[in-house]
Amino acid sequence: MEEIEKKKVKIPSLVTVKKFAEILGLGISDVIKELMKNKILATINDEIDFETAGIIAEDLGFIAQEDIEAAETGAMTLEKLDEILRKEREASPNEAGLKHRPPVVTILGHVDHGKTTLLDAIRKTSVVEKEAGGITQHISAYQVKKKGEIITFVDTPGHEAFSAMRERGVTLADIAILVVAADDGVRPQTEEVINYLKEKKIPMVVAINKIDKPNANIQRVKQELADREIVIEDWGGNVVAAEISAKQNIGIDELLDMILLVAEVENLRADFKRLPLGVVIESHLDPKKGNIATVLVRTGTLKEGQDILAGSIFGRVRRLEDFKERQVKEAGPSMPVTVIGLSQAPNVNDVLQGVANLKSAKASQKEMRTSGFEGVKKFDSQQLAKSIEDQNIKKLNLILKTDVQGSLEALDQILDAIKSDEVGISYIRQGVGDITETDVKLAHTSSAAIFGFNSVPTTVAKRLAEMSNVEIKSYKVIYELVEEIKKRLEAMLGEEIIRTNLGKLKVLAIFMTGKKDMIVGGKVVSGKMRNGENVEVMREEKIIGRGKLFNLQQNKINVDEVKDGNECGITFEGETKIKEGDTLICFHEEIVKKTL
Ligand SMILES: Nc1nc2c(ncn2[C@@H]2O[C@H](COP(=O)(O)OP(=O)(O)OP(=O)(O)O)[C@@H](O)[C@H]2O)c(=O)[nH]1
Ligand SMILES: [Mg+2]
Repeated sequence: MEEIEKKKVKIPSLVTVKKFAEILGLGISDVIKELMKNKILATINDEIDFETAGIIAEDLGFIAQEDIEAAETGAMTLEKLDEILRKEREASPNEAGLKHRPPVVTILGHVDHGKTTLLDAIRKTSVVEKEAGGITQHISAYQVKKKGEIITFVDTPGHEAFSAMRERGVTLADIAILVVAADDGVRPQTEEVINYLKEKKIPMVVAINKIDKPNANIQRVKQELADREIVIEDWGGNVVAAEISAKQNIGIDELLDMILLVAEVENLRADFKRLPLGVVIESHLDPKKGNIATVLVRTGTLKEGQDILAGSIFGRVRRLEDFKERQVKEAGPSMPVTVIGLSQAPNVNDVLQGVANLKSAKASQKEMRTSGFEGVKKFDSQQLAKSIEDQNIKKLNLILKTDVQGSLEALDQILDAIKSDEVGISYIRQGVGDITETDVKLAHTSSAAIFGFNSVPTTVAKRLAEMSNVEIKSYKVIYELVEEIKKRLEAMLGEEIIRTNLGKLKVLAIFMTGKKDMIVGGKVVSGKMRNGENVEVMREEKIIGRGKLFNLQQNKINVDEVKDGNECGITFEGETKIKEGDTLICFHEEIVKKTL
């Protein structure tokens, strides 16, 4: 019998039902029917993910393949890139091929000290007003022209949650602007940033901001900086500082002049003609444009049509856009650019490199993989110990989806910092992009909740979640998401008893001994006795029993409390037989819910 050969189809990671039907060459209603057989209710414009589409395609007699071209190892590392940049910087001024390049200036500082407002003032935009929760939650890069010179600015978040992004901002910087609000002074994230800058030896310009505020205290800021070995010029040091108001546009020109001066001293140059090297500062899957990476080109020139490798992901530049989303044909050193055409969203901090010959680059990676050069999992005893320990922990099952890699990294870091011996998070899945029906199915089978940060469910996923009772929560502000997860973890914690010692009583006389109670008299020797509280009986420094205290009387009158130095009578309720000379310890116990 003649065997019918199955047709191979390539399906994108996320595809509309319409497009999917086109790929298969089938009618839309046939595809929808097949989806329904699999309990997926989707209409023509709904998107489904590859995991669903792949199953449907196979059911319909196709061989499905996800439309990605990914390898597993990367070639260029950040360290190697640093080394190349250093060489370019240190090369003799006449070295052939090297040309002046714009400085990359990273704006850093504590939350709300005015970094984004400063950039708005420089660029005459109003980004700040559009930020969710009034804080910056992404790293972003822009270019402006000043006195004929182009400057690249990188804005970073100041909220403590984003230390990884700040650190990344520092690694990109040729020069840093340290923003310190004059009404607030040096704060924890100011200090964190100072440490990064010192470690990486990045030259800095200090911007003392908000000088328009009535409670601004510029001298205090300078003092606090001097305490951390950042001595401003007019205090006899070598750090330049501008006193500015980002909001009222005061001192901005002076600040920019200072930056241009520092840049001149730095003598930044690059080889514009070499194969491009850049750093991925953000990446995500755009529903319209596909996989997108925001890249800061460090050296060389990235051009349309160029074969590229980012981390381990291959592709070809299909389209380049500048930070204003205008199409550009090429991007030279220090230019932030959006790269469209990668087969997957790369990781932040991956180096994007131009490759001369995609075929041979792929082949050499394949070789590395098959020869076991990388990716060999080593046995890790610590890891094992941890996983055994983890088994006693109550787990919150979670699927976490974010808009971009940077947020996933930030969230991972913050949530990882929540430490408890009793509870923890078990990630069923973490990823970038929309919440899809596969996420919902996974959540359903593993009793997980789905949390999205700037990520919302597709229509199909939403419907499926409603049918299968899966919870989806989407957030726009990172710490609101973190708070909710903390709340849930805390709800899983047990209770604990908090004991407060109130005082001690020396027993002087026994007045009556009953079956379950005794009336005794004594003197409060420390603290106080309180009616209705717990008591422990102590004899010769040992606790021998426990009971309750009632009918507290001072001078035969019932009272609530008797203080140190006074005599009193009590009814002790308990099994222990008290003797003269015993000490009764009165204490309060409270059962409280544990917190993280
Ligand atoms: N009075 C006054 N207010 C300012 C000035 N600069 C910024 N602000 C205000 O300070 C608040 C925080 O400003 P942002 O620019 O969002 O601060 P940020 O440093 O970017 O904050 P994060 O990115 O979240 O760390 C906003 O309400 C601004 O309007 C200034 O020079 N004077
Ligand atoms: Mg900001």
